[in-house]
Amino acid sequence: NTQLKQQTFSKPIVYGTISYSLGANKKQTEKNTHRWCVYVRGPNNEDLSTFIEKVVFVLHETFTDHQRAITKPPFEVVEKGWGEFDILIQIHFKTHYPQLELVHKLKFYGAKSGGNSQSTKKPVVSEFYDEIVFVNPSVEFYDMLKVE
Ligand code: SLL
Repeated sequence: NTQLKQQTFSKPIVYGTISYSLGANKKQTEKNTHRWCVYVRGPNNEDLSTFIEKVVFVLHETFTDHQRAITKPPFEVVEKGWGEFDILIQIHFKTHYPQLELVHKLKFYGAKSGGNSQSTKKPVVSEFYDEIVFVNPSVEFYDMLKVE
């Protein structure tokens, strides 16, 4: 069904990263300093797979298989690493609605005044709320978006 619904429809999402310093538990030979997770989720953990087909997280080229396609919830990648970088998040929708691309900066260090952030065990969260606005989706896609 390619007929369009003359309407806009918006869906709230939350995306971001959470990172933890490996701190003193790190082995001498281990070059990774942090464990981290990048994710896309519903603000109240709604199931986004009703309208999202997959989320591709494009990591820094220093990671093996740096393009990670996640085809079911939770849409997230957990990794260990040694540096911050920009993560490209591609959201592919069900039906042929054009994909959406977001760029999110992986964050290891919090805005702590003084002190060495490496020594704290507090996780660092960098998270954004956004609304995806679908303009004139197909009738078929509109029916998927309507699902709570
Ligand atoms: C930097 N521009 O130089 C950044 C790049 C890349 C981080 C950071 C790889 C981990 C692994 C990793 O953490 N790369 O080898 O699996 O700081």
